[in-house]
Amino acid sequence: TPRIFSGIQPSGGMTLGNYLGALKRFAELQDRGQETVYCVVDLHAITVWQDPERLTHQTREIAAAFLASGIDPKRSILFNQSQVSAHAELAWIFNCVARIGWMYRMTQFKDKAGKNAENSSLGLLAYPSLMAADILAYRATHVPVGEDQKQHLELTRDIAIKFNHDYGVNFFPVTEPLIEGAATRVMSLRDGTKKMSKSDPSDQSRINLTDDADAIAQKIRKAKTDPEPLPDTLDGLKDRPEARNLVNIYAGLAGVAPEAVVAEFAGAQFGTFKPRLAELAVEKLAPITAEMNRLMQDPGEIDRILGDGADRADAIARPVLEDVYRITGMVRSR
Ligand code: AQP
Repeated sequence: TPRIFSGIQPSGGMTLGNYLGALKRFAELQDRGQETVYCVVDLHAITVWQDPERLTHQTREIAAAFLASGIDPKRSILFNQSQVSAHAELAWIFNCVARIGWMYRMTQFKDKAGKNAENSSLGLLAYPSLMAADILAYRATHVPVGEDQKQHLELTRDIAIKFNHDYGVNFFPVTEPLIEGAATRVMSLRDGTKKMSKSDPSDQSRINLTDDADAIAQKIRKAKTDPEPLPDTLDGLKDRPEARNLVNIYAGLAGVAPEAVVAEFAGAQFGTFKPRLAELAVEKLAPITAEMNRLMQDPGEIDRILGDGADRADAIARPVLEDVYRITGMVRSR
């Protein structure tokens, strides 16, 4: 039976990219009645330095964003990664299955390590191995993610295939990515060739789920564009990454195809389009922001939800890990 797993790092506040590329889709999959397991991946976050107090706060805030986006902790399993030790344990096994060369080829590693790769954490290099463990500890069949995670998911498949092959078993499923919708790659508001990211130094580059209506409107007004009006077909946006990005964001928020957006706004100037986009963004995001703020008033309740989710996650992952230990020949005598 299909089982869906996905995670989000508490490495900063949530962006519109995380919302459209991940959270919104997570809720849709849950509402379709799928078995859904969602995780705040705190162990992943510390692959780059995180201030401990901030990490705690951000973990709760991301959990609040899941809940505010429609994740129901009764229908989905929602927890934070470090509370289910099977993730770290399985990651070790996968560190011994995966090859170092596979890790060096990851574009996210190259981007984040920059010129000084020798000085980045070993965890940053091994990140995809922990991600494979997150997914395969649940023997998840489908993983909804944004476009940027495609390469890591291919590596998860490679690890599953190599594990099955090395041990002569058919144990792990070969996971399918679910990359769908108009906004699988939301770009920076300042540079249409860079993805919108919570760790971009410029706050103007992104819309945060904690931004108020004025901040959202101001960021969209200032977003980089070109002087041309909107074309009447998507083809006309080919070499206009910033314009294309705003159209995709509109489509993602409105839940329509980008084709429908250009059809509606054909010939419009950005002076007309941007205020409409800002209005739509505020309409869709303000209720989420308000609900996040309400939930953050009671951190104890968020922690309780995460703890309950962790118990239910552990009940699935622990037996999978025990099978893995047996397959690999570890003595289990207690
Ligand atoms: N710009 C984006 N457009 C669409 N989807 C996106 N995602 C992230 N950015 C975009 C999706 O959000 C999920 C969670 O991502 P993550 O927090 O685990 O890591 P990330 O992809 O590295 O996100 P950020 O915001 O760029 O964080 P930092 O700056 O810390 O690296 C994933 O499904 C991702 O595809």
